[in-house]
Amino acid sequence: MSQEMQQPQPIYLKDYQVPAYLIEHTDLRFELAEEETLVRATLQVRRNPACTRTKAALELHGHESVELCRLSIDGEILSERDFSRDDELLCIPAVPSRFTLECVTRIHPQSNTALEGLYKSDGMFCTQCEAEGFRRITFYPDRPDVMSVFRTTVVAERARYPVLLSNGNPVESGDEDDGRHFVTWEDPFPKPAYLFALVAGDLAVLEDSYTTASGRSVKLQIFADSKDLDKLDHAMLSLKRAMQWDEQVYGREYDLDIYMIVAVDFFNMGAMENKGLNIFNTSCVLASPRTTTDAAFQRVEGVVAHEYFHNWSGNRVTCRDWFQLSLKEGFTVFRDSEFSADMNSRTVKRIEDVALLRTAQFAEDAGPMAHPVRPESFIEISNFYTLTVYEKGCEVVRMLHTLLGAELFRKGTDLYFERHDGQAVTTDDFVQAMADVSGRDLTQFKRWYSQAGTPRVEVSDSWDESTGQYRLTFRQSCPATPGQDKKLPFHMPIAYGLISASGDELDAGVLELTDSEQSFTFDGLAERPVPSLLRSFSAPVKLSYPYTDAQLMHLLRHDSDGFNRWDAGQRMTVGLMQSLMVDYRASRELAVPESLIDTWRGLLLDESLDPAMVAHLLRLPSEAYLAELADEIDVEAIHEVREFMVTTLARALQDEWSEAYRRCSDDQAYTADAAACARRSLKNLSLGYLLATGEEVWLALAEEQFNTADNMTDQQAALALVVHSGFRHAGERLLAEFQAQWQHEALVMNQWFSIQASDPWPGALERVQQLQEHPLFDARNPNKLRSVVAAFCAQNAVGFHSADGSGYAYLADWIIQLNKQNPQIASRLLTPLTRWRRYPEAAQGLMRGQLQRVLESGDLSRDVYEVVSKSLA
Ligand code: B3K
Ligand code: ZN
Repeated sequence: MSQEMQQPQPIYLKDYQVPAYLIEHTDLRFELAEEETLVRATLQVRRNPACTRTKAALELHGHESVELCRLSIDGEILSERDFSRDDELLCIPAVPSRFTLECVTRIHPQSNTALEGLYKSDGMFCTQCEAEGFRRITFYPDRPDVMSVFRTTVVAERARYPVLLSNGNPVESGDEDDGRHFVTWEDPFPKPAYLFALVAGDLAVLEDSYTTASGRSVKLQIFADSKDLDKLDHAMLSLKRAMQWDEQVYGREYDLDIYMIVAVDFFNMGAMENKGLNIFNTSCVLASPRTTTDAAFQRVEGVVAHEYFHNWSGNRVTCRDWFQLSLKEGFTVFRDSEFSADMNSRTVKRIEDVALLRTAQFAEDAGPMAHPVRPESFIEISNFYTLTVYEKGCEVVRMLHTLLGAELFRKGTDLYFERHDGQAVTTDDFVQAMADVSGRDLTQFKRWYSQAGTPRVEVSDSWDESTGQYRLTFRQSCPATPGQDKKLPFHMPIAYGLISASGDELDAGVLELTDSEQSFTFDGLAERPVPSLLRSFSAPVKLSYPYTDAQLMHLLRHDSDGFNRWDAGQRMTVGLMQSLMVDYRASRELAVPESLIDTWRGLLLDESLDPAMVAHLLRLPSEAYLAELADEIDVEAIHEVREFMVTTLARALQDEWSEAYRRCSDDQAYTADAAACARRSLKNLSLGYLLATGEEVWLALAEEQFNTADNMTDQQAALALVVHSGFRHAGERLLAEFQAQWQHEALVMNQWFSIQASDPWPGALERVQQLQEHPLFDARNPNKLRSVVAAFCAQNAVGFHSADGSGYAYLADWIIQLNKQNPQIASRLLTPLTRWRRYPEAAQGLMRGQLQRVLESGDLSRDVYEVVSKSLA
């Protein structure tokens, strides 16, 4: 066999076929034991009347690690001649049109390091089946369009595993022989296998209840290790808020009698929406003021809500195939981001979401893995849980919301849920519901699902003094992406405002762009306005307009759109930093204009502004964002210019930073409300600038904050700022103290790892290698890999891109090690190397060389193979 033929092959959306068989009922019995687990699956199978292939074989997915013990049809045991099996599929050629299939398999959760299917996290059993993990448990049509009613019995030793959970409601329990016990669960709602879940362990529980709008009482339970029982209140509160919000905003009620969340330490991503039994990475559910930062509190709130919202957008209405992933993910991210906006500050939430989109999703859209929101093909679906599917997918739903308005959008979601309840559908079905309620033609809009790449929109304007007519002209284009050279124009909403010299809003609304070039005129204006464009970031595009600094300053002061006020500030600073980078490369002296310093001074002293907004305005654009904007990424220039800006602004405004710090420090005990979080964010930003002056007095202030803080936000901010500052000895001292204080809190120690791994000071790689020797580092735990390896490779540009290529070789070593152990994590960690085309030639060669080394290391998982081969193509 040639090398070529052995490589994993892509599958295509265009090849979709309806399933030949449906599973009406799935009955599972798990016997969990220390050496192995036995699974008996009894399936009620029938031919799918919608399938025209009447002679089709029954195809069951099954991972190579699953040992088949017995297979029978209607009680008749099948011999090996009756079916065929390769490393992905088991095929039974001749089956009746309706029958009972029984299948007994043996699996080994203890040695499952991929953390997919059934595995062990510390002492407990848990599952992760999305996207294709169920096939690691038993033979089954593991595809989302096969929806079945599940009944699950879990049997295990009572002493070790007192808690036995699965989807739905518990219907029976009791003792078996040998100290084992069992619990049977029934989930009345048909679901695909990817939503199956099982948990067995010795867990503590926080209980509460929620009464739905129609008056049903739902039991709420959050399970965790007993030492973490005191960190579950915030998740519980968030869950109840999410349940209420979904009733109020979408008219959606919860449907089972019980809703459970389980916190586990070993988890490949954030959390999973299994029906009635969510499984969460501890990092997305545990929270307490002493151990958790404000940012992490908000993440818990957002993720708890996200998984809850999936109960309708994902579970009751699910995806027909995995190409439709954004149907549930884009929509659910939109739902959770609106929820967070309603619970906290809408403008701040929008700024944070857009910052992520513009840095990371735009970079993905410009890289070798660029794909449409609804991809056309994939080799490994796990590689498509991307920022494009999630975050850009959310923006696409947001644009529908903007185009239709809140009321019609709600009518559209009502129709969608009602029309497709219990079905597995497509993104076309979602858009169709929106088209049906609004009477609008959304055919062109659907290009957002099929065309990859970030559109560019260039805007120019003209003003006719004699007629008072103002004209805006838009030109849109979209760069080529892999497999898509030419793009057609998008249908995009451009929210705008026109602002007068005195700061009044002369006009505002939403323009709909559909052509590659299009003009809009505004009549009867008394003066030439300053345009505020793409308000609230109304479309995921790169918009340019030749703003002068004076115009940006005007928007910063007067725009009624908070997001655009922030963006005007960003545009101003980015412009300055880009010109400083040119100066830096030409070895010219760097300088920050007095006008910018004055503006910042004004913002810092203006007590009428929301401190969270001031903090966002005065936080310089990240190195990652500056890199995304560059034609060719000069890591050193970006870092040095940013450092120069920080130091200059720190020194020039030292008194004002000190005053802002004082103003935002309160002596009252910690609270987590929005106003207190806002004050902490400006206070800690100010502390960072004060430390950047290099003066000892501010080090003393930071140490005092570190020692006296009653919450993790303040303590961790002080630690990170000192560690990343020039006060190296003090940094080491604080790290040691922090470790002594928090060594028993895994999540806090993850932050301790990550602060060090992202420290750009020389010697980063050696420090990271030392961290890997730390007794708390565990290469099987994805959270630890993220805190050390990903923090270094993705958040420490200076260290990772060291000119000798050692950072690249370090990452490639990890990929080769993790390729078999945990392919999903390996492939995710690869991202920084895939961006090699964006760097200068010398770096390109070194990065490509390491990708080549990974490719040649042999026996690659589909996950790693897909990313490496596409990156080198
Ligand atoms: N649906 C899961 C993601 C599953 C990822 C599988 N590799 C979490 C979420 O988006 O809610
Ligand atoms: Zn999701």
